Amino acid sequence: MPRTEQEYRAARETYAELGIDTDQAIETLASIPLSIHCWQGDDVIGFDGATSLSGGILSTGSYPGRARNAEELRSDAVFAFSLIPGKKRFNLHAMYAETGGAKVDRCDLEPRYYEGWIEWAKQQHIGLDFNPTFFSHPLAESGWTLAHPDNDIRDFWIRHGKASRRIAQSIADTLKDHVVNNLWVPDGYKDMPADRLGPRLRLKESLDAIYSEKLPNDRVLDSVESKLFGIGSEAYVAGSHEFYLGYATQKAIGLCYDMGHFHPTENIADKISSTLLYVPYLIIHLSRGLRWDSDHIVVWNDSLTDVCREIVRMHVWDRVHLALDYFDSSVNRISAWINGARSTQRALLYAFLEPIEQMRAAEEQGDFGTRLSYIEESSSLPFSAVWHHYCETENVPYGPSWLEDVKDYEKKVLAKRP
Ligand code: RNT
Ligand code: ZN
Repeated sequence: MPRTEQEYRAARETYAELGIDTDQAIETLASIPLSIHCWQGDDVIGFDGATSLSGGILSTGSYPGRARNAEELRSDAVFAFSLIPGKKRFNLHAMYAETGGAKVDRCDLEPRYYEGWIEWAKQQHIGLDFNPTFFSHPLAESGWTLAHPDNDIRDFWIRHGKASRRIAQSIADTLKDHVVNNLWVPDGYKDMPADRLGPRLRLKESLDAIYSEKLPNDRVLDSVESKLFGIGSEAYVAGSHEFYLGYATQKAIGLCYDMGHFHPTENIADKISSTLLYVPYLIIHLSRGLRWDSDHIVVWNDSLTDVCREIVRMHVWDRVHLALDYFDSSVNRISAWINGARSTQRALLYAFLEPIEQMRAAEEQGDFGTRLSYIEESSSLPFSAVWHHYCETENVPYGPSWLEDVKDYEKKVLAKRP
């Protein structure tokens, strides 16, 4: 019997003694989709002619090998998928339209420009998600889009928002699957505003216009994403947390929590149970805030564990859509995808293997010392043997040997891109 199998059997017994079914944990984990963001592969540049990123977000670094077109992005992603366990989706932004060289402005985008992606998704047996792109565009230069004081500019972006919902609908209908259509706008001020209300009124009106169009079925999962601040919008962001919490509740649409969009000591894990009482579903943008940056590569840290714990303990993985969101151009971009995705999977598995029944029982009896002891003791249970087994059942390497594959791909493919 291979060593990993022996180790797994022993681990399974250890967990069984605590009433934890490792086989069941693995089976459930393998069915929870993770939406992998296309934009890590090309530094959030897209295909519509932008040369740099705007909107208060920044991808820094100049590691070679950025994907320059759809073919490269797709093959890089397929390669990354081969080293990530679990069920995958792919998250597109409107600016990744394939227009065959034609200049099509954001307000005129149509489903046909995403056929390449849809065909590819079919081949890969994965679902797609979508995002309108309200940045990296001449009409977003000022940092304002849906809350812009100018009617014409606002109208342009409303048309883009509407077009994106139709595209999401068409993708959903073709793939016969749901599509998360997540909206984020950068709109904000660098310094102290005189009027905090005006931009929010305009943003609300624009959103109302976008969502006024009734879609034919409920396959499109609309969601709105808040932010505390961005680069150049340090003082004020129109789409704040309170703004969108109210909006999503009122409209009964989804709310997107980006882990990097809150105060540094604020953990979104504590918000999930409250918000799910009022909104139909949540999107989590898995990210890592580091000082002033909200978009570092996801690693398995306490915030990630806490978010996964909440989802697993409440059994809400059908109502919480997990999506990676970060960008780093200073490392091999494929390793960035793989690290974030594998760490998310690790944290979810860890959450499934906690002695939660014992902790709940202790809590009910007011025995908080026992509750804490279970949390602490579970950190040295044979988690890694279960992780190894999970990776094997998913046909991906269980240890850092995937790095060799990535290095090989870098040499054969990425290094040849000028
Ligand atoms: C920006 C938001 C948003 C973007 C992507 C590219 O602060 O997090 O989700 O990262 O849309
Ligand atoms: Zn985000």
